[in-house]
Amino acid sequence: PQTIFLADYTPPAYLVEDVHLTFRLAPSATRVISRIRFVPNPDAKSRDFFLHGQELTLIRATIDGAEVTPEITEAGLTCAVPDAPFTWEAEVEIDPAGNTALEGLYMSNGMYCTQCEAEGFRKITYYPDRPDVMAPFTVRIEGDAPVMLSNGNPTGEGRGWAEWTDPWPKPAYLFALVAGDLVAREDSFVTMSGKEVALRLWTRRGDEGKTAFGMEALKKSMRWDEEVYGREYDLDIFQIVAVSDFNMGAMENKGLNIFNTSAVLASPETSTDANFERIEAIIAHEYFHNWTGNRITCRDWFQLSLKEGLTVFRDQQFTADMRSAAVSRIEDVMALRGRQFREDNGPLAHQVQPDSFVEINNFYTATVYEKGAEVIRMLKALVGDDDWRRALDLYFDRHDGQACTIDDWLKVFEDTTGRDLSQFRLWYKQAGTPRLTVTDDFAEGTYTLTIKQQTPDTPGQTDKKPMLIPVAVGLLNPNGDEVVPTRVLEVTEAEQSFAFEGLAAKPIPSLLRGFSAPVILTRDTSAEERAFLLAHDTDPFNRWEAGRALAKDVLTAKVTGRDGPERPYLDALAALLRDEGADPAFKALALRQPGEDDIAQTLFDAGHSPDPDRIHDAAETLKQQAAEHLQDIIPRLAAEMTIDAPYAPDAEQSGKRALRLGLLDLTTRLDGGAEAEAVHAVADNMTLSLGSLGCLIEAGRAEAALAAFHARWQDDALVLDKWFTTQIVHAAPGDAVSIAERLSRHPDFNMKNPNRFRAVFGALAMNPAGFHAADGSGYRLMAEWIARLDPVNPQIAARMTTAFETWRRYDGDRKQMIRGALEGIARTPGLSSDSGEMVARILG
Ligand code: B3K
Ligand code: ZN
Repeated sequence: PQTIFLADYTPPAYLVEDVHLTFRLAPSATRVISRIRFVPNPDAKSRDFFLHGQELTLIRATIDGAEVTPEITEAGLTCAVPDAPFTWEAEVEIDPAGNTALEGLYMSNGMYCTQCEAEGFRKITYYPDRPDVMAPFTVRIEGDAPVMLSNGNPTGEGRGWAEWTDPWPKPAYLFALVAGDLVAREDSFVTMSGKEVALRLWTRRGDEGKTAFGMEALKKSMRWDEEVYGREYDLDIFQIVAVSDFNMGAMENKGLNIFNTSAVLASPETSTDANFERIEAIIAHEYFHNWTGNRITCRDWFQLSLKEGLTVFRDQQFTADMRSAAVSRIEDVMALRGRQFREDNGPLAHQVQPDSFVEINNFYTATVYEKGAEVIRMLKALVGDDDWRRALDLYFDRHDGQACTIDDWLKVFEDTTGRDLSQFRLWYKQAGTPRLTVTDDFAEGTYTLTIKQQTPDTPGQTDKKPMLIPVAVGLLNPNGDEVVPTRVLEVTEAEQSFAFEGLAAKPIPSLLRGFSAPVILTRDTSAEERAFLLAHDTDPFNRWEAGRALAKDVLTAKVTGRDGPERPYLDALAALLRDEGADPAFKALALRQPGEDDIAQTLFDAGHSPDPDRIHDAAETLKQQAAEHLQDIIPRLAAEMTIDAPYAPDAEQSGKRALRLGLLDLTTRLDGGAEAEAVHAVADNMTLSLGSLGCLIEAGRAEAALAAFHARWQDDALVLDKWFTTQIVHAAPGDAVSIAERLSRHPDFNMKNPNRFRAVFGALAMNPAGFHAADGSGYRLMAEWIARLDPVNPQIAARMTTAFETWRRYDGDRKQMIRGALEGIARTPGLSSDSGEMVARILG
């Protein structure tokens, strides 16, 4: 496997003016006939003609009508070509039915579908499969499927064929084709300039009842992008197709988004509130790519965050507007810390803009996506809302139709604001989570904050430079009033002080409001001060953060055998739950304890080798203490959370259900699951049904409920996924591995389906004390299944290796067992370059 370097970028030798594809569909022998108009690229450094191609059987090729015999390698073909524009025609044969990697053209439940990003188009036909080659496509599909779709607008159909034309030049990674016996929910949308766009959401027969929510989300996204960014949709039709076998959440193919069923199909009976929220965000995300990704795309894959960081940021803004801004910010930060901080503080740490990769699919990471979005959030905070909007207008105006770089993006901001962003650019080039250490001082009415920054070494990167870090700060009076409203401090030095003058008393600082930068901030803070902020901070994120920090102090103290601030924590929690002004969703978030993996990382940072069992026990003990401490409040508050109105997945109702389930979790510690059983028996929506089932599993009385749940939902794959997952996630640590092992032999387990594989093995990784069982059984089971999956679906296998990315935190025995498990994967004959690269990086 070859390493690709950003520094080696060269422009394409030939550009493509126009592409014509004909597909003759047959499950094991599909023919693809391409007619491509090539023109020499005036900016090219060479005239070598190379087309990517993998797993293709070339039947014939011609140039300007004359037969040619190209030289074929594993990666593609070369051929002598004229030194002038020419027409290339080729016919290849491919095997969609045998394609279990789910990249290129493959079959899912009898339906043809594609996934081309990043480099799947080369498994469909010979082509310059690189994002800086953009062309309009016309696609003719021949076959007996009742529905046959591709990108763009429909331009013809007849018995056994359909034709689609996409007038917008696009890179091959945005190509899509779908064919099968599908049914559509139809709707329409009138754009800001009055054009009517047909909307279709396609599913296989039987799932059409689960498309209403997705369609509404699509229409909201279209309207929002017009209102907030002035971006209008640009084809006559926009389509979404739901597919059961899909490697990720969804894909933004031009005019024809393809979605994992789990990321689009929804109904109250089968989907949780969290599912609804995620679906709305993913539909928005893929739709927003039409401008940030498709109209303006990436020059090469090192620019991936150009489209992904920006589009994640846009979908986060959308969710904040549709729901509660405070709650969605807290959820985003929890996800960032849970996935990106974990990545950034281990052997897989990498830059938002990497310098090299072996397998680009391994770089669709939390760092490129979520840290990339944080970088954009900081940029917006630094330039302010007005310049942000002006810069975005300039970006769309200047770069429409181009394949761009992150530098092009930053240049737009420099040109708009006149600011030099070279220090800010380090956010793209320096890996690792910066550590901020804050101290303070008060004298003669002046309050001084001193901030030190340091970014730790990461693989292949040492001696980091100071970054430009926006730290939003507010100051509170001891009586709870805000004396200094939020101000953004621009930290640029390794150590820097900021003074606030004219204060009557020493204030209480509220630091890094709204989580204004993706950093780890430490400051010696007393439990009393944290409790004060939890009660009084006017910044909702920091209010939550104060409670979170307090809970972490309690848990880390328990694990290391010190006295912790239980009392202030539990009292503050009680006060918050009694506060009638506080939103139920906020209360639910505050009630949620920090995850066990988060505690493990915190302990490791403080110089301990974390013991997963002790962490689990500490979390259980704290939950028991909370249940007892809050028992007078719980019943009344839980009763207030009952909902009389018909189910709606909106912010208000889901906040109430979240709090109700948070309280039920505590009640289960007191009544052994009696109440959970009652809730489960009458639950008429998946949120309460699944939430109460989790409580029953933890109480050890779920056997009958699990059997009934399976019997009721055995024909619904997405609900069955939940059945698999919940048993493992909520299993007692000592049982998790044996349950996962047993479920991997269940007749409904199917490793070829990514959702089902993740439902078992992704779930095992989410039960840290179970996965890290001291006897190494979790490691062995995971490694065995990764090796087994690798030849079937290398992308998912490679992704699953991240279960091991935290191995350096643990004690010597565990380290040795994990190393053994990883080396076992590495020795697997024929291991994919996907998994090979991941294992090598994790081992370091
Ligand atoms: N762009 C796709 C992800 C493609 C992943 C390729 N391995 C979905 C998204 O980010 O919207
Ligand atoms: Zn995306």
